[in-house]
Amino acid sequence: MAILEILEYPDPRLRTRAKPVEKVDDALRTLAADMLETMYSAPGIGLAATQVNVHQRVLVVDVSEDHSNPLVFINPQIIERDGVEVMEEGCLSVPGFYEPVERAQHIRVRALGLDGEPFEREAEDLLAVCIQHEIDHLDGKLFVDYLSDLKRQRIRKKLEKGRRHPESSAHSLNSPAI
Ligand code: QAP
Ligand code: CO
Repeated sequence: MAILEILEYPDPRLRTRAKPVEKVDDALRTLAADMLETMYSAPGIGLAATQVNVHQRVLVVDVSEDHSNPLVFINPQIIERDGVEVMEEGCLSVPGFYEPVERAQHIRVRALGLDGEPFEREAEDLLAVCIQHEIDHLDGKLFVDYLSDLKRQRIRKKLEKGRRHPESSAHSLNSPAI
């Protein structure tokens, strides 16, 4: 198991479109386990492979309070969407910023599991929003893309400035150097 480095906006590698997984093998199962460990340690509720600079269509989510419901989706596709919901979103690649985004309230997803077998499941509310947010990452899209140009530029400038002065950024205050 390993904790992977998370790319941060505006890193251009976050704009990569991930390729479908061709074979669900042990290397892919290790990637999924490392992504879950990285997400839990952040802590976060969702992570896409794109965010750890692996450009394959894999995402992990766990919206439980106690890490009791890890879910892995390989080559996920949304096959039904219903309703509209606005939720305040954040992102491990955009640390310290949260803004409301409109998404489908209810979705049906088809994907491969860690056994390589296809499955379908429904999701609503936070889980549905999280899956939609993570599938966006696999397409090179970030939640800030739904905001006004002004808000997105403000966030980009603050993160760029924070990277030049890492000791005072929101992110390093959340995870101080030991
Ligand atoms: C996506 O995001 C999501 O800014 C997952 O400083 C989030 O796990 C979907 C995080 C909210 C729906 C609603 C963000 C951690 C975690 C930060 C995350 C931060 C530390 C974000
Ligand atoms: Co994200």
